[in-house]
Amino acid sequence: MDLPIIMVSDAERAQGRLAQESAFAAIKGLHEEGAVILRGIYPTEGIDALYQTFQARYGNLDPARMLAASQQPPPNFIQKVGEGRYEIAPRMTGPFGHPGLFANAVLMNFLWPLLGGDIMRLASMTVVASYPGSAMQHIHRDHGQLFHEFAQIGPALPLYAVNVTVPLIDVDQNIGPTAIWPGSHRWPQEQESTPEGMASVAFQRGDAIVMDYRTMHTGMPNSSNTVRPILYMVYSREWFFDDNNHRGRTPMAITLAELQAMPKESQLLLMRAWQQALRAHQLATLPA
Ligand SMILES: O=C(O)CCC(=O)C(=O)O
Repeated sequence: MDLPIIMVSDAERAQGRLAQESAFAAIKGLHEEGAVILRGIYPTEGIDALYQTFQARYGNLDPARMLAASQQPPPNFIQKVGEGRYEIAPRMTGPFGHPGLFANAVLMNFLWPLLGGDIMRLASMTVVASYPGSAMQHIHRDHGQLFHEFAQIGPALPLYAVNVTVPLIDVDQNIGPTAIWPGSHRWPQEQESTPEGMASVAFQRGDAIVMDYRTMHTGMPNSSNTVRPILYMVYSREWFFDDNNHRGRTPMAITLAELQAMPKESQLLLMRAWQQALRAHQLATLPA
């Protein structure tokens, strides 16, 4: 199976928004398939700078050191999310703190109308790194259907959050992209995925893979010799926060001073995750 791919042109990047026809196709893809790839939304030089920073910060963590780092008590910036697979909250400095990344104009103009306008929030910003030899991850949704006790309601609801994946390197089938089950955002909570329904599409630097938060997916095995980092940014409606995934976890690594140095619109976008990070820290350091 395939996923819809929308090519983002230089002109669209310069204007900071998709042309109407592309925007419609992207909305249709997200609505019907639960995922769409915006190809070329980021300049590759910017992605390469992110990768270099990732390498400089984490490149020396071999699998044993990474595992040990993930086993430190909370609040921990590194979580194990599968065999040989780790989710890291990178400090939002250097290229990771650039508003052109998390507040990319084309992305914001695409997501705002779908997630409630400029009160939309960035709920978390992490990197998922799969190590060479990592196994296939468990198949999951990032969050279940809302009101799942009423079977008809959740699948019929519009978007409440999306996960935006930005690969820091080109990810072929050997390195292992995130595989997705198109249409599964509309499945009842209990419906199982089958191997035939899976779309495993190679990712390219410059891509943003926008996925409905309900869509079933999994990290594919990494059969290469390269660590595969992909950036994960979760954007949500103002009222939604994913407490399930973030209990005791830091969704974003930024200090108050760094937040205050951001442009005003970015501060509003990041405020929720910053509060959540503070809460995770607070809870972890409460006396017994
Ligand atoms: O590693 C991947 O490709 C997917 C990771 C993922 O879905 C997760 O950790 O929730």
